[in-house]
Amino acid sequence: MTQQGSSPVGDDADRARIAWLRDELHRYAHQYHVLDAPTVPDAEYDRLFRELQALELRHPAWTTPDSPTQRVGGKALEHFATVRHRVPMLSIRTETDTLASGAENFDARARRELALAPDAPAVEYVAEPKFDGLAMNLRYERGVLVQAATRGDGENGEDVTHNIRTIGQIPLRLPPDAPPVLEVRGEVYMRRDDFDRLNELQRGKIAAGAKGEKTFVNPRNAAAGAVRQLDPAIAAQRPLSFFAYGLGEISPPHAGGPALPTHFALLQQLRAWGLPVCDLVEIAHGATALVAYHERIGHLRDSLGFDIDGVVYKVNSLALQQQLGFVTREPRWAVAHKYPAQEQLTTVLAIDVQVGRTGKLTPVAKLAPVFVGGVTVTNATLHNEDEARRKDVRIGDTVTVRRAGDVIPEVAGVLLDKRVGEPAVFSMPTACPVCGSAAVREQGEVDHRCSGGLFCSAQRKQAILHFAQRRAVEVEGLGDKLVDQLVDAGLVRTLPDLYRLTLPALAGLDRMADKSAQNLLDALQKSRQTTLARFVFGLGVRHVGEATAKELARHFGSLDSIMDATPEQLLQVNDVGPIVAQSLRLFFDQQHNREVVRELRECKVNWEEGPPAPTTPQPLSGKTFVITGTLPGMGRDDAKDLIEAAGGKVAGSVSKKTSFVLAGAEAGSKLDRARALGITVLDEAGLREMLNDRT
Ligand code: JCF
Repeated sequence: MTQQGSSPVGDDADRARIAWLRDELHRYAHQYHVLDAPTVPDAEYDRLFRELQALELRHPAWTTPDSPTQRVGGKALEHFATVRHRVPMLSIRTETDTLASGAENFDARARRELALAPDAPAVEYVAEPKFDGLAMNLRYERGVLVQAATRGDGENGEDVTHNIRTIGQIPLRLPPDAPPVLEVRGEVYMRRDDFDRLNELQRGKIAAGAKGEKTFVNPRNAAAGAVRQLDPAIAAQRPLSFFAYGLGEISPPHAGGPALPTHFALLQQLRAWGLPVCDLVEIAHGATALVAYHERIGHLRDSLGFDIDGVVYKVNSLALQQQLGFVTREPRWAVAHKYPAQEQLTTVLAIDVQVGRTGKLTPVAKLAPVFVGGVTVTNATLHNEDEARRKDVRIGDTVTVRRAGDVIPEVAGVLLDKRVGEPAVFSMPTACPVCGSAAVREQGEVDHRCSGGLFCSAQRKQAILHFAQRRAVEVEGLGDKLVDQLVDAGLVRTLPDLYRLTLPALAGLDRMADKSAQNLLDALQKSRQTTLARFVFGLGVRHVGEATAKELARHFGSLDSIMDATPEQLLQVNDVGPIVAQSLRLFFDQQHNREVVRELRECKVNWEEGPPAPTTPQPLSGKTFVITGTLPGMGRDDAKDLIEAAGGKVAGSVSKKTSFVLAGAEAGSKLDRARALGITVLDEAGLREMLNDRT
């Protein structure tokens, strides 16, 4: 429910609310379907739509034919020729219950409608991701693509053949065994990486002063805009993709040999004819398997290359599908089982400026808490001043928040017509909000930085947290709350101060029991024994991440040789380019940094030093591995050592940057993720071969 409108008691209130809802929904539908420029998230539209449906149910006499509830799909734009679908394009019933019961309800309903006895075997289903794009009908005659049409209202769509022909994944011609008439149905969508590149390009055009250009709020909206471009040359520059998931007209009806018996067989046949079919499509027996699929794909959702908003279940047997038939325009044999929406509306409570470890100032929108993409979001980064201005986010604004694809939540857009009054345009403060030092933006940089260095307590806190994190020197239990306390109480100014803490000093802190004070001292004692790589990473030199620190430690063997290396010597190290080399020099040329190192050593922080590594070529340099499951002949740490000794890196999770996944027995979701992303999977023998081959 939204705040607008009045109390639900009384017919007058209902009548007014209905009128208001219809107006809003008409406007949003027009923006979405005709202008390809929605201003509200789908979840918001759905909410208002359901509210209207409920009110019309309460007052059936007031339902009018022009109510948004009485119409399915959008109105065709005049620009495109109308195509009458020979077989109506169905919509699919949506199960908005995102919990397991969504799948269980569908199975129970299907069993009831098929009149199956409680002890009858599980129904066989096909489960597939539900792609977030636009439905398309591709018509092939004698094997040639002759027409592509949008779904429209399900009966009549728009002819967009000229644009669809520009999609490389869609075959213009089918093999000779394809039937004389074949209509393939599927989803046109835009991959996330293609979407990001397109928006990058659009931002460039806008910055260069191009007129009439805009950025897109999400991949689906960008895909819709591309499909309904009037100029195919522009459509061709908008990279689109396609997944097939069904049939329209086919003649003869049993082409492809002895009648395709199942939906799954049909998808295999479409794949054999050259159409892209998603390889996450699976057969699932009964409700338990559907629930498992919904969960598994839910975990993969963020790492997929494209947006999905749920999964689709279909009864696999085409005979049973026929038996089940349709209710109005929806098949009884299929359902869409949703995931939490990736876009929601909320309001901006404030715009804060946060100070990072290296002094970078980041504007952050503080939001009224909102559940989006499976988590509650209260902050969204605005990145930098230019980005905040481009989005024109202001305090009090109603905004669409988007969280998709493992990324940090973003403000996708502002609802200008909901802006109240004229809140001030955001601008970066001229002084650091924490220490008051000048905030400067260097020429050619997008970021403002606090010039206070370690004078700035925010930077000091971040530097301490960085040093104490698990992957660096690891001081167990030293989190942000405690660091705030230590710095604010003046107990810790620099890293070595940590090692000078005493029980009496800590006892003076608020809410600090003797036990926790002793725990901190114990953790600090334990952290004194570390490794060169952890120590170098922990210092927080700009651009020196964990992997680079490991390379530096391996290459030089001792801290003194790293601190005294010339830029030329630094450039010899794997992964170290001019920017990193310069940053290291800058860091170690500053007396106060050398002093911090000296004092830490004096406080007995220590590590083993070794001889510099021989500079042999590194066969796996630049390659990133992820290890999963149990390997037959070596422990995972052994495998990690082997890979790192050969110059490779080992990461914890599979992403686009992963080069290989090393999988053993009982490999789990990481293997699924690797398959989904098309990453090469190796077994132990494969790794050994690779090491032998290349050395
Ligand atoms: O991925 C989709 N958006 C999708 C939509 C997948 C399907 O298998 C569908 C669909 C709409 C209708 N199947 C039907 C029958």
